[in-house]
Amino acid sequence: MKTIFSGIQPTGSVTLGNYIGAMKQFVDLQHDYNCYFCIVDQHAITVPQDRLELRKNIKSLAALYLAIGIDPEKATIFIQSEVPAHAQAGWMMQCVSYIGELERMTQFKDKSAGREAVSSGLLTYPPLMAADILLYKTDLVPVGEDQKQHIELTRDLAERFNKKYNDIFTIPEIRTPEIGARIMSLQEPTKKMSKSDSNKKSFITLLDDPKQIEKKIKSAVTDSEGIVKYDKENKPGISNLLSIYSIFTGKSIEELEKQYEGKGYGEFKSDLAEVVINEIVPIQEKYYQLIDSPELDEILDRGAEKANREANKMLKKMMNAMGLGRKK
Ligand code: ATP
Ligand code: LTN
Repeated sequence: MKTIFSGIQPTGSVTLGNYIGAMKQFVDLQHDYNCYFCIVDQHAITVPQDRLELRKNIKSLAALYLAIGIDPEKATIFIQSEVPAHAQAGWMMQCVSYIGELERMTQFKDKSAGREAVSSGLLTYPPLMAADILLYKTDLVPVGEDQKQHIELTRDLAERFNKKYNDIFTIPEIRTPEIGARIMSLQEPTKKMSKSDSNKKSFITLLDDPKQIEKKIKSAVTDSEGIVKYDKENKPGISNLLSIYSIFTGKSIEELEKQYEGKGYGEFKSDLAEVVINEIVPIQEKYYQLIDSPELDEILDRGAEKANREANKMLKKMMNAMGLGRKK
C-alpha cells in the first residue's frame, strides 16, 4: 500500500477552503492508502499564538478530522509536537536547505510582509514540512494549490539529501483536487480563503452556525451582471460560489449554469446556503459528540505511538547517513 501524509495547522477554525482543498480528499483516499494526518502545531508557532487558543485549536482540529469521516482504524491521526522525530529531522533538513531558496517561498513573503518581527521559524517552515513528509516514506501529499511550491521544495531537498548522503528518501508527489484546489475569499474573490484573515466575513468555517453561513453567503461579493456563469477572470466571485456548489452537490458547472439560467444571484445564493448547511450540519453534530470525549485522547495517543514508531526508523537512517551520534 502506498503512503499519504498531510498536515493542517491548528491556527483557527477550519474553513471551507481547507475542507474542500485538503480534508475532503483525505476522506476519499483513506481506503486505498496508508494515511498519516497530522496536526502541525509546530508550524503554527512560526507566527505568534495565544497558548490557550492553540491548545483549544489542536483538540478542535483532531475532532474535526474525525467528524468529517476519517476513520482512526484506517488512518493515523496525531499531533506533530508529540513526535519529536519531526523537530529532529526538521533540523537536519534545515542543514540541507539554502537561505536563498527559503526566502523565495511565496508563503514566507506573504506571511512576513508588514510584520515588525519575523521569526526565523517562519523562514525555516518548509524544511520542517519536508521532514514531516519524508519521515514516513510518503508517496502522495494531498494539499491545496497554495502548497505546491512547498512540495516542490520538499522534492528538491529529498533529492539533494539522497545524492549527498545516502539514497534513503522516497520522492513524494503532490495531489490537488480537480475543482476547489483554491477556494477564494468571499469578500475579495481574487485572494485565497484563509482561516487567519482578519475579515471574518471572508471565510466560512466548519463550525459556523447555519445563520452565519447564510449571512456570509448572501453578503459574498459577486458582480453587477446578474448572470450565473463561470468566468474566473471576469466573474471571480460567482465562479468561486459555483465551484463550492458543484463540489457539494456533484453537479457539473454547466449543469448549474443551466439550472440558474434567467435566475438572479439571490435565488442562487439561497440555494447554495442550503447546500453548504446540509453538508456541514452533520459534521458539526459529530464534532460536538467528540470534542470532550475520552475517545479523542485515546485516538491521539494511539496515533502518536504509531507515528513515533514509524518516524524513528527513518530518523535513525537519516542520522546514520549524516554521521550524527554513535549508533548504527
Ligand atoms: P493560515 O491562514 O493560518 O495560513 P490556511 O487557511 O492557509 O491557514 P493551512 O493550515 O495552512 O490553512 O492549510 C491546510 C490545508 O488547506 C493545506 O493543504 C492548504 O493547501 C489547504 N488550503 C488552505 N486554504 C485553501 C483554499 N483557500 N483553497 C483550497 N485549499 C486550501
Ligand atoms: N504547510 C502546510 C501544512 C503542513 C503540511 C505538512 C501539509 C505542514 N506540514 C506536510 C502537507 C504535508 C499548510 O497547509 N500551510
